[in-house]
Amino acid sequence: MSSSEPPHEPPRGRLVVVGLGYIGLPTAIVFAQAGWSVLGVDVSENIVASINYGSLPFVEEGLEEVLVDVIRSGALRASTRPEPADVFIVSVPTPFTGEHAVDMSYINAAAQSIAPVLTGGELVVLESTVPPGTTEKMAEKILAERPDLSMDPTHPGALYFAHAPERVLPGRIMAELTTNDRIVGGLGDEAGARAQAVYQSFCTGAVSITDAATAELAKLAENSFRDVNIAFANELSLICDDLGINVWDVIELANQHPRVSILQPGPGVGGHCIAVDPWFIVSAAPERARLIRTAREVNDSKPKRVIEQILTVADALGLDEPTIGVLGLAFKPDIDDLRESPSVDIALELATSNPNMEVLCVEPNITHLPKALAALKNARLVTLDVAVERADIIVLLVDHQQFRQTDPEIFGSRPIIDAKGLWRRTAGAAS
Ligand code: SAJ
Repeated sequence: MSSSEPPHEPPRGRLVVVGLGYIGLPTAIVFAQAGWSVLGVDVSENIVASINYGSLPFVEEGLEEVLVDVIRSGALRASTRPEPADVFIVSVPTPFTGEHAVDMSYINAAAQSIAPVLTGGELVVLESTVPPGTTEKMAEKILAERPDLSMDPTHPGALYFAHAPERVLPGRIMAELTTNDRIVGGLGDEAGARAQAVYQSFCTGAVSITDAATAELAKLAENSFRDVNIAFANELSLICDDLGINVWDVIELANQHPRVSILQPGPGVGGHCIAVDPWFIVSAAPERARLIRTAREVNDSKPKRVIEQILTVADALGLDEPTIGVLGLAFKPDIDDLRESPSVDIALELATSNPNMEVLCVEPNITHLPKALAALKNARLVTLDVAVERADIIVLLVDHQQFRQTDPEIFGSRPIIDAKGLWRRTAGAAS
């Protein structure tokens, strides 16, 4: 591993980013800002049209202004088809299949789309989070499409492949994308060195070089570390519930220890990263990854526990047709991302399990309910005011700014199930 200076001045040239989602689009923007001529590619015509218009297809603090700048200057264009370039960055979804193995279909489609425009000499970087060995599989896929090219650096049609996992936190993407340290893992030394130089063109953090498989596992290890630590907090919350002890007090007090830093329990772990990536380690080493698997199971069990709490409160109130105010659907505060969100699962389960229950969802960052919820007659997207007026039971699932600024006194004597411990110091708010 080395984080030495780049072998030469960081290059600027033509760069294609395949996949314009939460990571691909900000990445395309920062490369454009750094002087590259960037083409962003996405299969969705709507996303491409929206980006070319300078309109951000999702909520992310500080991103739209810079998008408008790079579109206006012509440094970034979007299209549904790749064009020849010096560098290709693949940033497509990597969900898992039913058995928790990686679904390679998006990577394979990206490989197939760029293979025809390669001429030799290009660097192809996989940014998507993947199990060890996947960058090599992508390279094999591309070379199978283009047998005239090679990974041998002495070949006239040499291609260079690397993995460059991202580390940005949704909600802080623009700040973290340029300043976080990064890892690049090459398939071969030359590929690693080229990838390092490319990322150093915009990244002010250190860019360490390793091999592709090590970079792939390091990324998975980061997110699994966080998942295991959140699982510890969630398990503690389940233990505290059984013992009748306030988990937030326990954590606050335990964290006074200089070497203890327990994370926060909640309704479960969502998003497309932490709830997914540990499974790639489990599928790569099923016999060994016992702690990592158990952490996933603990975190995945939390939504069920919140539902049990809601139904217990409804029963205690003698309500057969309760109206539940569900506060927050996103997978974490102050974003509109509903992927793998435990809050969506909770709202769905409540509404489908009892057609006589009304589920009033308050999510200030979206304008429409996700399809599965919208299809249900007893689920509605409402404002906080409506929930305040109508709900029998309040369930706080995401600590969005709007809720942080809300005094729970407005709910009067109605029961509050506060899965985030936001209003725990207020009388009447159950943890
Ligand atoms: N959560 C808790 N308790 C906590 C912290 C988080 O329940 O104390 C929950 C959140 O509510 C959310 C989930 O965990 O549902 C994940 O949120 P997060 O903020 O921990 O992480 P992500 O998924 O937004 O971003 C993670 C980050 N990884 C790490 O912190 C190791 C980010 O740096 C990665 O770039 C990102 O995954 C990714 O794309 O892989």
